[in-house]
Amino acid sequence: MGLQLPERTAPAPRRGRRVGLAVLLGVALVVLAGCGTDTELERLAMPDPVTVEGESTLALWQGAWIAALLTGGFVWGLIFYVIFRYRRRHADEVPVQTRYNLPLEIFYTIFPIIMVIVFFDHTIKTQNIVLNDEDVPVQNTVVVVGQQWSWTFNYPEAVDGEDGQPVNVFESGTGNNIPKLVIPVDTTTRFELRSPDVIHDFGVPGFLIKMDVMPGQDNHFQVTPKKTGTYAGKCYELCGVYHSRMLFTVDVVTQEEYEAYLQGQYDADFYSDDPVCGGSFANTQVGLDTEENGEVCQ
Ligand SMILES: [Cu+2]
Repeated sequence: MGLQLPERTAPAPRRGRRVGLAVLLGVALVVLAGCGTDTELERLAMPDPVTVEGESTLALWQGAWIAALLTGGFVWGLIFYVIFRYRRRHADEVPVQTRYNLPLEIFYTIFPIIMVIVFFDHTIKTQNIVLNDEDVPVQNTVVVVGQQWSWTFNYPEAVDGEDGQPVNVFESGTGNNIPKLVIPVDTTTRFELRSPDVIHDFGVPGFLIKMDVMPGQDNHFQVTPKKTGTYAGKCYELCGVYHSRMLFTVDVVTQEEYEAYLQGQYDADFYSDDPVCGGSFANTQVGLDTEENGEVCQ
């Protein structure tokens, strides 16, 4: 004689509904949070974009999270609904045995492919905005050199030298001296990235962009800062023993302050005809030829 289990009825769908509601509420919160850009919650943990280009990156980040969470919410909702709605109610009960469901299988094959295509499309569009250097007039150029293990920032043809010819001014850091990059606000500055030794990666969290600095490959991108301030930057590519010392600060200043800074570097004798390819430290690395480095940097 089998044990007769009491029949359980009402609470199950209600609990399922409650879980579904909680999932929905969570997703709705994130969607609502993703609508603004003022707080860290609204930016979904992204830094506040300092540049015009960074706004597009942030929009892509928020959009991708909202799309992913809507999909996640839908899937979680279905999972929990099925767990509660179709759970076993009797010891001797055999659930409905479904071997396949063609429309459903077609749906969950096609839909992720469509999602990937949409994500890819938005990524390419954002990339074209962020890296667009054809329609955006570049007003200022900085040659950024990543060297083991610091940075050199060159400002080509920044000030007029004694003979009236424009000269390059620079600031070169070392492991013990964190260098400062200075750029003007509301101006499009292009960073020309050069490396005399190994692959580094130039990035500023506030700009929402980073890019590899590779020997033999001339990478570049540009930013248009929209507010003044001091921001932190660093190397994002493990480049050797003292990689962690490759820090720098970025000062976004007014045009007048920028010109005063360039003149100050010239007055302090930090100038040369051509961009400097790293500090003296870089040229003493084993296997590096100074003359060859010069060519890499042009
Ligand atoms: Cu590095």
